[in-house]
Amino acid sequence: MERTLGLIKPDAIAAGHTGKILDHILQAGFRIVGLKMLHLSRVQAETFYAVHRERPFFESLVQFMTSGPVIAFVLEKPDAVAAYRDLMGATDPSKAAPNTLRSLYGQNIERNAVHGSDSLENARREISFFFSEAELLALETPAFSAV
Ligand code: 3AN
Repeated sequence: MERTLGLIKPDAIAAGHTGKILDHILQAGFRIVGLKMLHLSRVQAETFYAVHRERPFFESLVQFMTSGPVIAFVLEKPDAVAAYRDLMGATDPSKAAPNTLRSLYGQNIERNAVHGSDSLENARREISFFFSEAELLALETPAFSAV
């Protein structure tokens, strides 16, 4: 069993896509083991995306990610990191496969509706960035599996 960190970004929340995105994730067989809404501060967004600090889009990305609330969640499934990356689709929604979250709900390469950890190591870092142990369900708890 594996866990990964996902975000619904401010563009998708503002467009009213939250319920459809969470339903899509549940229908794909992921178990949601933690969930919260929060408005990132500039420092939090800069820290979360620190790996992109030197990229030309960094400032714009931080502004976008602090422009409204995000929803953070932890997903559990065998091979969750890769499975959720597949469900999201390519970073650029115009290149994302049909029926992926980004092809359905993303606007452009920056405002692309959702985030997902890109490796098990980053999943661990990103989960602990948003959640304490006490905020996550125990492994394999049946609650929420059909919510
Ligand atoms: P992914 O989210 O698919 O792992 P990353 O890690 O390369 O993609 O990029 C992190 C975030 O930075 C993306 N989700 C997107 O919002 C933004 N981003 C990536 N590439 C660009 C770009 N060329 N122009 C603007 N924003 C970008």
